[in-house]
Amino acid sequence: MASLETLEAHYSAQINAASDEASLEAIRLASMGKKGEISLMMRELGKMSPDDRQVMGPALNGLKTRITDALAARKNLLEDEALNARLVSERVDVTLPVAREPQGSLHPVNQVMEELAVIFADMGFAVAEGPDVEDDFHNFTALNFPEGHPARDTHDTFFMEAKDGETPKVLRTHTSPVQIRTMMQGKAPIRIIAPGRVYRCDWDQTHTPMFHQVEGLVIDKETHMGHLKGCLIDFIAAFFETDEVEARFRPHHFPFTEPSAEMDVRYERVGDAVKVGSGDKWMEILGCGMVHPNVIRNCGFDPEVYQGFAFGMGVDRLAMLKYGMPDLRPFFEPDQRWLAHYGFSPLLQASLASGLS
Ligand code: 2U9
Repeated sequence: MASLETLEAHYSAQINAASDEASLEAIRLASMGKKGEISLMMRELGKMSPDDRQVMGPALNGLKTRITDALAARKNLLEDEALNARLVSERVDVTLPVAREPQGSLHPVNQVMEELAVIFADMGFAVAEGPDVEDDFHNFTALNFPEGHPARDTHDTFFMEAKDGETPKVLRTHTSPVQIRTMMQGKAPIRIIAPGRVYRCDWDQTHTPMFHQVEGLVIDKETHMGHLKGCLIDFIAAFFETDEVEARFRPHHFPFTEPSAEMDVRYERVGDAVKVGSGDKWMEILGCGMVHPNVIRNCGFDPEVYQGFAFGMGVDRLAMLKYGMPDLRPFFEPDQRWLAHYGFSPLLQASLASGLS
């Protein structure tokens, strides 16, 4: 059996050479584990004469204590070294210049879309989306557009090239097919908004062939015009950030709603923007109505049980009114200066609590 001095020298050397915690644990087991060298020697004490035991016992205990202390000291040293290495590698040079401001900005249309989603989410509406290229059924027929309706004309609608024998697809002229698709999934109640791009053959100072719309749809039992009016007045108040909305609903006609109306709000101009709730002028802001029974039936619901209301408005126009942009054309031009002026910080989230914009 090796002498205690040799043993101690052997383990001390190993401990000093250990470079991680696993090696230290291996040394502890080899020396003082159940079958460790020192443990085995401890077991031999019982067979010794009392005189020998009196010498060997304290000597072995002392050795155990020194090895345990040496292991703990080496562990602390390794931990300190690791921490120091980390501190050096993660060192931050506080004298470096700060990160640059984000370069991009949110287009006003995207900003308004965000605001609409926040306002309607607060009223329990989910956001629904669908394809830009639609078929005739979802864009027209299901929505109660009669054959020969002017909207079905190539003069108003972009038709895709037809495949052999098939009815040509169209670029959707409104986001209404999204609501048709949602209704045809067969689950009610429904409370959705459908924001997105729409396309019409129109190109002049106030019309672009692609523009943005948001439509809303509620389908439930016992839904009536009172719900429609309350919902839309609350929406206008939230969007224009005022408590004083004065609205009037003028009768109108859409194939997909009956009765139908256009909603006007009292307003006055403040520069290029509008202030809603005061002034002596009225402005048409959106179209709306109770969903036509034919549309409800076309989507598989019984109009005697389910009713609903719907509304639609132009998002580009809402942005122009709220943020005072006098001209629609720059919306669709890649003009950095216009975006820098009218764009929004991508880091600021629209919220009803902290403000929409
Ligand atoms: C379903 C049922 C009914 C959507 C509606 C309007 C009224 C409307 C225009 C406003 C200006 C479009 O942006 S605009 O050109 N829209 O006035 N839209 S009700 O009605 C629906 C939609 C889907 C199933």
